[in-house]
Amino acid sequence: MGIIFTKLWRLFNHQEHKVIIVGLDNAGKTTILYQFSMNEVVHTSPTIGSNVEEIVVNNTHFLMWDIGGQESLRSSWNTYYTNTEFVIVVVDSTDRERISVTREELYRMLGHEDLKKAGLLIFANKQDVKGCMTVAEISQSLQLTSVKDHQWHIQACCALTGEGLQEYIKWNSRLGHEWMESEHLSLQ
Ligand code: G3D
Ligand code: MG
Repeated sequence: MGIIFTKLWRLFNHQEHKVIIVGLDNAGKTTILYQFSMNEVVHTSPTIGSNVEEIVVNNTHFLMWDIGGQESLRSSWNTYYTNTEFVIVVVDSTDRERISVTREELYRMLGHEDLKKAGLLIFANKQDVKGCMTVAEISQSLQLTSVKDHQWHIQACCALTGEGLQEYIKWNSRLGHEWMESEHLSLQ
């Protein structure tokens, strides 16, 4: 489980990288991205596509769009898949009715040639809301155990407070430094 986060952290430290963030409308993507980008220099390019936002934090390009219910726009999303190293899927844990839509879109994406090597991180967002789906329920609804050809991890979070996100960012920050220090030492 730690490996995927180590990889994600490395994205923040090295060259240009590309992460796509998808989820149904209202899932919490914008809120999560805001948490990711705190204290960092952020460049936004709202004009990249009619419904695709690009946000650059350090050297990592985050491309974000809403999935589901936009059949006519799907063909254009494929053009953003090239060289994507991470796919982050944000799930609204209170939205039981539409979890199956997320599942369909998730498998459609994972089947795409250009995303063959991408890691998958699922944020089970809005965990602060009473009665929401648990990580176990979401894993089951998304049939995550059947995902064999991508590294994946599901993380409970609350984007409003940053809980679940910040813990991992901090944890990875520590890991990243240790990793960089050890690499630095080996160069001497
Ligand atoms: P999107 O970019 O995926 O469409 P947003 O989603 O980030 O715009 O969030 C949609 C709404 O959900 C926002 O409410 C936001 O405040 C809320 N939200 C996001 N994350 C959480 C969370 O962890 N818990 C709770 N309770 N709400 C959350 P508004 O009212 O501004 O539309
Ligand atoms: Mg948004």
